[in-house]
Amino acid sequence: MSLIELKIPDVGTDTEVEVIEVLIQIGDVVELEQTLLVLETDKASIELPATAAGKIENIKVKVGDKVSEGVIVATLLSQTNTEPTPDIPAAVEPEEQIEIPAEPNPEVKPAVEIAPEIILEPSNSGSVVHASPGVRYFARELGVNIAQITLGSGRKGRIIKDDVKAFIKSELTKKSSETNSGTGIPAIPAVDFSKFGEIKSEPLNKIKRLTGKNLTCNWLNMPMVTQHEEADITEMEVFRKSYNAEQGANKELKITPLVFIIKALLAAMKDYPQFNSSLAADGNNLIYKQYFNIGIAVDTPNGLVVPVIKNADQKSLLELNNSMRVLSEKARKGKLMPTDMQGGCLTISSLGGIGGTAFTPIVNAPEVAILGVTRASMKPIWNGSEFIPKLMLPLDLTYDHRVIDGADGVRFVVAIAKYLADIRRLLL
Ligand code: CAO
Repeated sequence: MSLIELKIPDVGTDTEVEVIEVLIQIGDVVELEQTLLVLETDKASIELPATAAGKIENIKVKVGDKVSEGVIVATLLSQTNTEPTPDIPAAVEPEEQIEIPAEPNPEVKPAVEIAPEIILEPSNSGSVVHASPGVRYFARELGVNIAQITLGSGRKGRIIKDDVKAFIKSELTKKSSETNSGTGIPAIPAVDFSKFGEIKSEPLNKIKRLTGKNLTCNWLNMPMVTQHEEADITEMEVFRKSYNAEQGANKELKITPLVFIIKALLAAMKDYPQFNSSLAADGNNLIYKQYFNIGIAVDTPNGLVVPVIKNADQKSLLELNNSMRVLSEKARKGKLMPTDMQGGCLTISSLGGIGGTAFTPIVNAPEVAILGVTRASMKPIWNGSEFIPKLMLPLDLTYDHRVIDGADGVRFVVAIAKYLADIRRLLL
């Protein structure tokens, strides 16, 4: 055991330097190179490392003292009889430019490894941040950008470790009060509507709450693009109406445009198999489905549900019509089983019976696209020499842009429109 005097080394200045932080107390056990003091010159902050390991017996300086080379700052009781390491350079934190101590001893690690890399970080207000390398290191380890701490509680506004801790604490508190659902997105502020007039509050039913959750999840997780197109269904409607007229009063046998749209969608999915796929959960693989199940969004008194027509590609127009009728009736009576709503490959959301000219449906993930349909209307279409009245059906295809490129998106919806424009193609 030996008593070692820890002294101010040559810190590269002839004038006295000021002690601005004392980081040890009597009785502390310090390690070799541990920062003991922070000194400040006109141009730089200097961390003074311990030149030996041991227990601090005495401290001879205090904050505000002016010291110069050779001044004893502390005495230390070393466990070994070795002499103090003479060459550990003080870690210099320059305030105007980075200075690496001249010719550092290659055998000896700098007191704080990151000291030479330290760049002065301007604070939010544009002024220079005052913090020792040790504190900067501490902040970095915890992922804190020290420039965000506007004022330190150390001398002359210096940032100390406690400031970093307080900053983290306040950020965490702020985050939990500013965000909801863990998305990092600010919550919509609560408003007391009764301040503005009479109100009535009703709880959302289970379907609405579930749909809302799923739609939010899909909206936030998927980069979606909606492509619009119009299909000329003039001839298709002539056929459909004459077919329905043949059925007389038998409503069950009547068909709506939707069955043709399902058929056209299936044909396009066979042409473009990427539309019958799902991204694997890890986002690295595309799973191509070899079956064709089509989800149909159904508007019910309790909210939106999506029953699935299984193996739709194996069904005739009339069979599709029947499946749709059965499923939508079940949906409206609230009698769908979970299995009725599982296994969809693509979904159709048809608002054509209600109206609308276009909309941007949200993909029913993990499907990669959804086809929206609104009301067909007569339009003058230029045939090269004259305008011809045509019944045009608006189609709105929303797709997952991680899986579907824009060009394929438009090819797909154009293919659907082509099949609808000439339904004989569906037989090919
Ligand atoms: N253009 C013009 N007329 C249309 C049409 C269109 N695109 N689509 C349907 N029609 C007509 C039908 O032909 C029918 O008229 P007729 O009896 O004279 O033939 C009438 O509108 C009513 O059709 P419908 O809506 O009852 O039947 P459908 O097969 O077209 O749709 C269903 C069935 C279950 C999809 C529909 O009833 C429904 O619930 N749609 C709402 C879906 C929804 O809410 N989507 C929003 C989800 S958010 O993305």
